Amino acid sequence: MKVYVNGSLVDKKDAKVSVFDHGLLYGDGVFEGIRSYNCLVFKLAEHIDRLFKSAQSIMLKTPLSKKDLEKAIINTLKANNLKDAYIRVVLTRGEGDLGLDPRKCKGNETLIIITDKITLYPKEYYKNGMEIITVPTVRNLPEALNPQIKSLNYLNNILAKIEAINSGFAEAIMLDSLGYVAECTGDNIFVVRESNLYTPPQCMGTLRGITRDTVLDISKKIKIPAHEHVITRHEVYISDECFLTGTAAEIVPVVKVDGRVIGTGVPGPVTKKLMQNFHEVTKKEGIPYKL
Ligand code: PXG
Repeated sequence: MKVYVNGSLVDKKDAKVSVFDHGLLYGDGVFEGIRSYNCLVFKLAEHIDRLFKSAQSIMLKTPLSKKDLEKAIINTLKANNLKDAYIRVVLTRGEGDLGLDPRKCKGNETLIIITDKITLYPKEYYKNGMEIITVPTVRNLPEALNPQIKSLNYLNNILAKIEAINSGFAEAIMLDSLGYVAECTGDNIFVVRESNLYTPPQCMGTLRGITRDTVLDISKKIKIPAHEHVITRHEVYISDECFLTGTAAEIVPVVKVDGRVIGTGVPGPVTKKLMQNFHEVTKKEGIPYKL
């Protein structure tokens, strides 16, 4: 495997960063998780835009232009001969000293691109739906660390994930500080009620997911009314259908939440229709590359 590290493609065993990198010492950096489907990088411009916005918000300089980052991602995919890939772009403040002061890292930004085979949830979740729970750890307050920043500090989500795993579940609903449903540890959440789609607005504790936006676009095209609206746990429990969206997860049906069976207990017609449309879109859209 070849990994892109600061402008060079190196073997996995030589892909290293300094122990003084503030990405490691403080989680001081940002990242993106992207996918390619059959030599088409899905929503690449949107992912690069979001990375630049995350970097802008934490005052981190991106060492490459958007166009050059796009080229570097494509070159890394080619070097690894990957048709279908998971792409991780990591940008850190770089090497500094043992103090927080980001000025010590000036000009040392570390940019890494790792491309690998994708690891998905088991097929069974997509066929029969998954069971999730609400966990005690609430999503970061936007006033403290805005969930719109896809920062390297993912402890908030990891703590929620640990709580889910400890209870025997693969994913967890995280609430915002007001107790409304925010999102899951690495996915956005949707519910369906009376043939309408609802997903939490992005103003509180919710990342503006690119898969979430894709589902909202699809719903417009196939004329399913969609609403960005606050959702309570009660509204999840009484929904007809529920599903999660994310780059890694794509669209995964949820059939049980906190012990409550959702709808008929199997993936519903709206979820299935959206899953089918989503797969069509990933087959057609994206930035092409040749191996
Ligand atoms: N919420 C959170 C907190 C996320 O981290 C999403 C929602 C979905 O956003 P996208 O833009 O992907 O639709 C994410 C994204 C992983 C992994 O390795 C996690 C994400 C994406 C890709 C891989 O677990 N999270």
